[in-house]
Amino acid sequence: MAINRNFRTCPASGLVFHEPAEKLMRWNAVLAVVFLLVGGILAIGVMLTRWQAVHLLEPSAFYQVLTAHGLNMLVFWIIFFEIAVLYFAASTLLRCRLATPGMAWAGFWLMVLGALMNNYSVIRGDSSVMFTSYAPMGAHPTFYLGLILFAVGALIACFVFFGTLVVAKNERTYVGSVPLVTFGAITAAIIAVFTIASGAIILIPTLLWSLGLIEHIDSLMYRTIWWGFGHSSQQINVAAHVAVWYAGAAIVFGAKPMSEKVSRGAFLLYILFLQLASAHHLLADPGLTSNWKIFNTSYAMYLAVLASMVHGLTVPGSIEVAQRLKGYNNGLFEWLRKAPWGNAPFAAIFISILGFGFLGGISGVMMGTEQLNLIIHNTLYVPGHFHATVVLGTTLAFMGLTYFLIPVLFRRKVAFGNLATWQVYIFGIGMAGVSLFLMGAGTLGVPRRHWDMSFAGNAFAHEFPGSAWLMMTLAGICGVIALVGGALYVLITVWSVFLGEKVETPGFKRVSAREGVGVVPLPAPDQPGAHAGIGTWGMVAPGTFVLALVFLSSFVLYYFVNWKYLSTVWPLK
Ligand code: HEM
Ligand SMILES: [Cu+2]
Repeated sequence: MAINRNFRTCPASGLVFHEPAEKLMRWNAVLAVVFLLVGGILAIGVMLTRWQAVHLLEPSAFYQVLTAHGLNMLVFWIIFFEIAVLYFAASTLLRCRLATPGMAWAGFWLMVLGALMNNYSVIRGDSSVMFTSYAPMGAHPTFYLGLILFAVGALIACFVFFGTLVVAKNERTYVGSVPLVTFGAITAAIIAVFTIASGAIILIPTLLWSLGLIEHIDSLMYRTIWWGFGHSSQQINVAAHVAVWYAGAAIVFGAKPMSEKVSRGAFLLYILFLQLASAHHLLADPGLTSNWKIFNTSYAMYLAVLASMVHGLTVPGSIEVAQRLKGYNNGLFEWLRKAPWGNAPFAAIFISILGFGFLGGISGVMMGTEQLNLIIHNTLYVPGHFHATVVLGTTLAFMGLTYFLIPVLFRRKVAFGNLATWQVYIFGIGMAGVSLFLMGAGTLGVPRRHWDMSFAGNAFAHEFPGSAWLMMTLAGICGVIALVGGALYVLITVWSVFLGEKVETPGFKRVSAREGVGVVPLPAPDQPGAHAGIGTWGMVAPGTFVLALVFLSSFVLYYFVNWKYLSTVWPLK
């Protein structure tokens, strides 16, 4: 069997691309952007309906559009992009041919088919069951079948990724251990296998139920297993975007991780502890004991949170060290003031870290506490929280990576000059506003997934305070800003990839097996004393330390405020 060994080296980045792998990365990335566009158009309907003064859609259209928005964004956009990242982290970073490209294409087409089928079921109008599709709410069989086919496709992609690691090992394309970014991608792929297995365990019986072959699906059982899938898939996103943070710090600054061991250990914590944390979605469910809930969401979950805090500290820390070594060594924050704020990938990653940590992280720990959860359960606080994690955190990090990949992978210049940087700020600031104001409205009790906060014509009326209406107006305005930012991203990427100025680089060359394409160079270990003379207070990254203290104080303060608030919700007299 002839093995295709066509490789090219990107002269600007030195990265090595294998021809079939490159094609797969491109197609997965392009499909991702297509689904982001679809999800973004649907977001217009969602946002402009929840903005009560506009109240765009009729109830049935609203729930239909909301279902499709969640799925196209959180499943199809993010996972297509992640598959591109997996192939990049294996084939490109390890300078290795992709294992079984044919299988990878089969996986790709299954994902395409599944995504189309699932969208078809929602368009039909009888599958507006929301992203979570809680039984006994039922959808058309194509809803579940579409998701299952998509998941099988993604599983195949994970195995192609693992196979590529084996190829790299056998063909000795790297020495020592794999690079940290690849390690992060391995974490994501391992979690993905667990996630997809949980998805199969719940979605296959639900499909049979929707076909009339099974009579009954227990709703608590459904929720428990579904969240093994729903929550874990968020941890794939976190592992993937953290890998992108490390990649970004290396690309933009040449930064080295502060401690490879600590970072790898933190990735390991994700694998060990994230599944337990899915219990935080069941905090208001009957039938589970408080002991079970508190153990799983506090003691165990904090270990996964700890891992994110480690990454959130070491990525800026490594950037600080790299900047100080370049001479920006004055005071606490010169390294940050003189950071390349006009560089789109840097700006995206920086906002991603801040948004994910401050908005997503702190609110996540608050709402994951059993007692506090009841203040915000099923309110708009929940979408506020996860737009900080999956949009500011994951989506924005992927947007930043795109601007790096357009010249390197698609060999085109990023179109429209500085607009990419503006795009990052517009989207980042708009989405931060959406998250904050949805959380604000949720704190005041405004429900999520509800068509009409005025409850017009309902038997049981409820009046929200004027401040809740104001929150929704502000969320709506910020939503429009974020939508403009999202549209600019699609415009810039599509224009650059299909119409942009070509970057002339050498094409693919056949490389014989014996010749090889070279071995991934190990990052040279730091010489003793390499960091001498940088930093203050005996620390190499004192600025990051101060930022971490600011984070910790906000965390403690916010947590305390919510306990105080809880005590007023239910006065004991
Ligand atoms: C400009 C962009 C966006 C805007 C304005 C927006 C707005 C919203 C709003 C207001 C809701 C809550 C509706 C409600 O519960 O009543 C919502 C739900 C949701 N959004 Fe977004 N969103 C945007 C982008 C994204 C992205 C990029 C993702 C994922 C990566 C995402 C994932 C979701 C999910 C999963 C839901 C929940 C659906 C459900 O409850 O079943 N959104 N969005
Ligand atoms: Cu979760």
